[in-house]
Amino acid sequence: MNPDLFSALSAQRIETPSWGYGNSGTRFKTFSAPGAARDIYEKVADAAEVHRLTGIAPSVALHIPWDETGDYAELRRFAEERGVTLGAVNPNVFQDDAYRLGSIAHPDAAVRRQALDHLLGCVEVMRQTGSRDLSLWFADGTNYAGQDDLRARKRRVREALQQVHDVLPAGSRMLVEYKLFEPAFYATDLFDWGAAYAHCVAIGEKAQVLVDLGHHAQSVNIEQIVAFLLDEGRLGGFHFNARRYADDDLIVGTTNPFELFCIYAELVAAEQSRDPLTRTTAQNIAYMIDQSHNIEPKVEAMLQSVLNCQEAYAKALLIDRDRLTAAQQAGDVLEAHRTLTDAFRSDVRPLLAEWRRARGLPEDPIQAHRASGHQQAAAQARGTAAAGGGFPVKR
Ligand code: PSV
Ligand code: MN
Repeated sequence: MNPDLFSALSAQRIETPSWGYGNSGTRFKTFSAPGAARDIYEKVADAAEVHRLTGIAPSVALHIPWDETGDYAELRRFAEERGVTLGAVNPNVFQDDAYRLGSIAHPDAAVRRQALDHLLGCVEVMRQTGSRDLSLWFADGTNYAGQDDLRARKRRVREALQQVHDVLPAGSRMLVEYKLFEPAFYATDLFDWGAAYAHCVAIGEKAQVLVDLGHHAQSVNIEQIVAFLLDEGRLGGFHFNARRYADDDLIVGTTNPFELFCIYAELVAAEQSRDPLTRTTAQNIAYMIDQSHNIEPKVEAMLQSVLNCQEAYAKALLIDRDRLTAAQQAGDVLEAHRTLTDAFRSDVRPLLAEWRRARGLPEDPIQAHRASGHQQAAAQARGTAAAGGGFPVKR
């Protein structure tokens, strides 16, 4: 095997979300899955299982207060003993009754203060967990034209983000996630990458944009957004998932494998770029999964997600860059396109099996998981927790 390819595959990282292991669901119903994790310790244990089988998922993102615990140092030790670390901290300022009209954009200064205090508390959690990234998503928005002053809301968002930015420890970052709509249906305060980018540029160096694949209008060219943000040095993170309609949070790469490949094609180009800003930006991206498995077995769904990212990345690594550049420069439209699709069409499964063999990993992680008895043991030990019984109900 080509050693460059091999070491690139070994360096790939995908963070899995704590909330993907519990009974999370849709806005209509959350089904209880036998063995689904009931608390943050069980979620970390499941994340460790995904890492054990794939070798590329060594961290787990936390959502606060869903994963609140009195002793983060103890949680950190628990995770490290199982071979994983605690990753991005995701503050939750969208579930308290106080947030009916928003959190950091709320018209009432007292509610804004409550939200800000929670965000600052999460920066403290980062210190205890050793997390580099504070991952910010806000449900803030309005349902009706005239409901609130849009420019005032923008200024309130800016002010809160600035205050959080300014207390971030050295070496850490805030990732600003945008979303077109939902739960607000008229205006969302951080509605697209441009809004997130403008705030980040104004706020400072530690502010970066996070792209969630489910947060765009239909047919928006996400890989172009990725290319633009990479070139500006402002792409900080990903939330991988798949969708057909809106923010469906399905297993990444299932409905849109070509889109996922095109995104990875941009990321690989940036990793190999001669421009230092683009290259370091690509190297520091937090690759995370943000999915909500409602009818799927949680751990197997997460394994599939990690493996789909790995396949897309492997295919992107196979793009013949010299051939592509030559075709682009010659204006040979179809040769350029064929160069890309040749890589997309290649079957990387034998290559990945070889890579896994060399790393002492199971050649087929899904099969290994099914044979391991992990799911049955979890179902026996944990039972079937009532959905909603202290669990996040996503959306
Ligand atoms: C919102 O839809 C989102 O994508 C944000 O990242 C949240 O933190 C996550 O889902 C979980 O609700
Ligand atoms: Mn997200």
